[in-house]
Amino acid sequence: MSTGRTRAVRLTRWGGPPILTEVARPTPTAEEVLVQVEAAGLCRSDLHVVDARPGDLPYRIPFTLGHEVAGRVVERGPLATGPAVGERVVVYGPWGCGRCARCAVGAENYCDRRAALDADRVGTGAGLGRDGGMADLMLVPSGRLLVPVGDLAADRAAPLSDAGLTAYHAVTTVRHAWNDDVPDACVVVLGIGGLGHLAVQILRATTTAQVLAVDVREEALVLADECGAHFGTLLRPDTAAVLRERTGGVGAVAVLDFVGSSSSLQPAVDVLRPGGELAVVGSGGGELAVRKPGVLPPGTRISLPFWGTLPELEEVVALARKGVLQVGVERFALSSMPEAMARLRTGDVRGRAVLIPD
Ligand code: FEH
Ligand code: ZN
Ligand code: ZN
Repeated sequence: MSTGRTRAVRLTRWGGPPILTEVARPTPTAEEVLVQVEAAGLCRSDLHVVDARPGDLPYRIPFTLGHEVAGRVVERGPLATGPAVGERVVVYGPWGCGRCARCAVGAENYCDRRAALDADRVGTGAGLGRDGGMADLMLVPSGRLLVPVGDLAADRAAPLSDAGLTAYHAVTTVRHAWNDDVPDACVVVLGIGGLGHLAVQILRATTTAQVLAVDVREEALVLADECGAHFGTLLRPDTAAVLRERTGGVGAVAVLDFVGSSSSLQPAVDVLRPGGELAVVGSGGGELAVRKPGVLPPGTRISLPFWGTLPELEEVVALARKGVLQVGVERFALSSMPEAMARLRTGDVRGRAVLIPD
């Protein structure tokens, strides 16, 4: 790589294909930090961005894609803090204002100024309206957004910053629905894909709940079993009854829906215990009628968790460094980005697709 030029996957027009092209090498100023990218994960949200039409998203083009990034610090601005040059890191992807009450505690995913930032079209974060890490180099606004990963392999570390963090935040969001001295508390995980398979592992690693997995594919139930699920069943018209029986008739204390479609939300509410928790993580566009009286069990709490917090990313990395979290990945060279995107679009990727600068 010449000193003055480097490569990046750029979105240059709405509805157009992402292009791997040459860009000027970024130079960090003030508190910015330059990271040499070692791995950048692909996410279905990247497809939503690529497919967006003018005005759909509060972003300005062009920008570099990639919001699930691991690499090594190679240069820091004069006011930079955090990991030193040479440290290997993952990048916390939701970039808020950095000053409000939520950002002050690392919950930039729920920045209080999000509406104002969107109105100014400054973007949601790395690779989401701001230059991300599908590139050789990535400029990060501040060292506060970097979490050291030690000797974790980059292709396993990158997915922790989005898939892993989102799954972990979803578990944390519902975690108060039971405590560990409640025997046989059951938690249902709907959708055992890039996020769901990690949620199964996180539940097994951090709680004593019985984990019940649901998916439409047999191979996903095999993966759920490998990740430690106590029970798995295919999504069918009687799935709620099958799950309820497995709970001994009392229902689930919590359901994590990583699909979020009407066909997943219905069994989700049908299997919930009174006072249970439903976290809708998947963006499947399904709808639920929230009405009293209505179909929801009394005391139901519904959340729409988004990504996760910086402290939670540190916890996810710690789990992975202990060997407790195993991320399934499929590696692609950065130059093979079009193939990786196509395979993601057709659902033909086992685990998480990760781009490696070649
Ligand atoms: C990012 C931006 C907007 C919606 C959803 C997402 C997720 O991929 C973040 O995990
Ligand atoms: Zn994502
Ligand atoms: Zn903020």
